[in-house]
Amino acid sequence: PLDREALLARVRAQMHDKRYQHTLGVAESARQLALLYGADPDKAELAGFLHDYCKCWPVDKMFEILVRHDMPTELLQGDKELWHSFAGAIVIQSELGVTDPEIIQAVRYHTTGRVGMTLLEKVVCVADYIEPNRDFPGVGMIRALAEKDLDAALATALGGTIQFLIEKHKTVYPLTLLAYNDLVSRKG
Ligand code: DGI
Ligand code: FE
Ligand code: FE
Ligand code: FE
Repeated sequence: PLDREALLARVRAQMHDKRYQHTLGVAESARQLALLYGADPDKAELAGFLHDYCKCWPVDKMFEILVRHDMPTELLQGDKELWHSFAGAIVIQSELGVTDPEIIQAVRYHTTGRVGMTLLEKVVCVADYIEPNRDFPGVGMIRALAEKDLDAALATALGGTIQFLIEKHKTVYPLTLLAYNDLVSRKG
């Protein structure tokens, strides 16, 4: 496996500077959320650092990887915005030697969410929404919620994304809706 310096350099080389600043922000926010909610802060930081590894890759490169790994048609025909998380989960194994399944899953589901998300998956997904460089309508409320109720923060964040997609007449990936329902119905 790569040492910390080499890993930083490898991630940095995959993306433009603004995306790298976001990456550092997610790593830091994920560490803080992990400390707050009792997840492993080192794993959270690393998963946050790796989560957008493929975000700036050409779509055909991601597509090829996803096809080679037999990803579902639903994903291949879905919004290309979803590809970087599923491709990232594959590539951090092959290119960086990451083997920790918790970290791999946190990268895989950071965009869509899923039913029955682990604490680490929730931490990374919420960190992606609230890291300090983020500025979208409603981010302040999600940041405040994230300090007291991680599930509520995640449900609000995913709900906002679903609303945004509907307003733009974009498809909503089924897993995102299922993840949203799961978080809301668990609360009772
Ligand atoms: O990679 P980031 O920009 O940091 O954030 P992300 O991985 O959460 O990607 C969010 C983008 O994905 C956002 O523009 C919305 C888009 N997207 C498209 N379809 C879906 C979707 N996001 C979710 N959660 N579910 C979808 O079905
Ligand atoms: Fe992402
Ligand atoms: Fe980019
Ligand atoms: Fe991100």
